[in-house]
Amino acid sequence: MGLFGKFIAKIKGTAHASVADWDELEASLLEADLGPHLSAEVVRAARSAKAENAEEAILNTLRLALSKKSRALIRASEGTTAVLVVGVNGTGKTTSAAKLAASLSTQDSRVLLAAADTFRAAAVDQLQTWGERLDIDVIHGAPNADPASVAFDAAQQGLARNMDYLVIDTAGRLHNKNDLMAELGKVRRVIEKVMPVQEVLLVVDATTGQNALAQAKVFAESVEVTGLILTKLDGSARGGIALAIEQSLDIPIKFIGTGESATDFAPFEPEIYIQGLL
Ligand SMILES: Nc1nc2c(ncn2[C@@H]2O[C@H](COP(=O)(O)OP(=O)(O)O)[C@@H](O)[C@H]2O)c(=O)[nH]1
Ligand SMILES: [Mg+2]
Repeated sequence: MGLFGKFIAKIKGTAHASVADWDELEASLLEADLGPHLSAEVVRAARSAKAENAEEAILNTLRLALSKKSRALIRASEGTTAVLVVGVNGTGKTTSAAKLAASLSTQDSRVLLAAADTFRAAAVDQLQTWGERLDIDVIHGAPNADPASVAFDAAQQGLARNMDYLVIDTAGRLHNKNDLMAELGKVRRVIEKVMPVQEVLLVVDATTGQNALAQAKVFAESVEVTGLILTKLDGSARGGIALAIEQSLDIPIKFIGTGESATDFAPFEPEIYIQGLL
C-alpha cells in the first residue's frame, strides 16, 4: 500500500514538514479507512516527534491501536470446537466458512460444515459445492428448514462423528435486524445444548470501509463476537479499516481473505499488515 512511504521520505528530507504535508498525510490516512480518530492520532504523534523519529512514532501509534487479545482460534479442551460464522450478506461468510474449514482440515483436523443460512436456497447450494470441492461434509436441512434445527443436527453429528471442528454458516439478512439477531441467538443456544460455541467470527468486507466498522458495532452489541475475518483485502487499498475496528471495538482480527479460492485465506499477522501500510 505504501501509505506513509512518500510522506516519510519527504519529512526525512526537510527539517520541517509543512502544514500542507500534514494535511496530505491525514487525508491519505482517511482515504485508507483508518477513520477520523486514529488518523488524527497518527498525525499528532508524527508531528510531535523529530523528523528522524516520525516513522517510529507512526508505527507505535498503529501498533497501540491493535487489540492485545489472542488471534489464535480457540480450541475446545475436549470434543468438537464449534465456530459460528456471522455477518451481513455479501461480506464473504459462506466463502470464509469454507476457507476456514479447508485450512483446518489441511492441519489434520476433522471438520464438518453446517449450512444454517436457510433463508436463501442458493446459500445451501453454495456451501455444498464448496464441501464437494474440499471433500468436507456439509450438514443441511430441507429447503426453508429452521436454521436452529440445522445447527442442532450438525452439532449432534459433529459430536457423534468425533469431529474436531464444526463450522456453521449463517444468514446475513432476514426481514429486519432484530429478526436476524434473534435467530443468531437461537442458533447459538441450540448448539450450546450439545457443545459450547467457542468462537463467533464476524465477517467484514474491507472494501466497504467505514460501513464495516458500523456493521461490526451492530453485531458486537447483539452477539458475543470473539473475532473477525476481514475479507477482500485483495483489490482494496483501504485495509486501514482493520485498525479502526480493532481500536474502536477491541475485537481481534483472526483471519484475512485475499481472494476467491480456498487458499486465499490466512491468519492475520499484525506486524506484516502494519509494514504493508508503510
Ligand atoms: N476478492 C475476494 N472476493 C471474496 C473474498 N471473500 C469472498 N469473496 C466473494 O464475495 C462474494 C460474496 O461471498 P459469499 O461468501 O457468498 O458472502 P456471504 O453472503 O456473506 O455468504 C462471492 O463472490 C465471493 O467469491 C475475498 O477475500 N476476496
Ligand atoms: Mg452466504
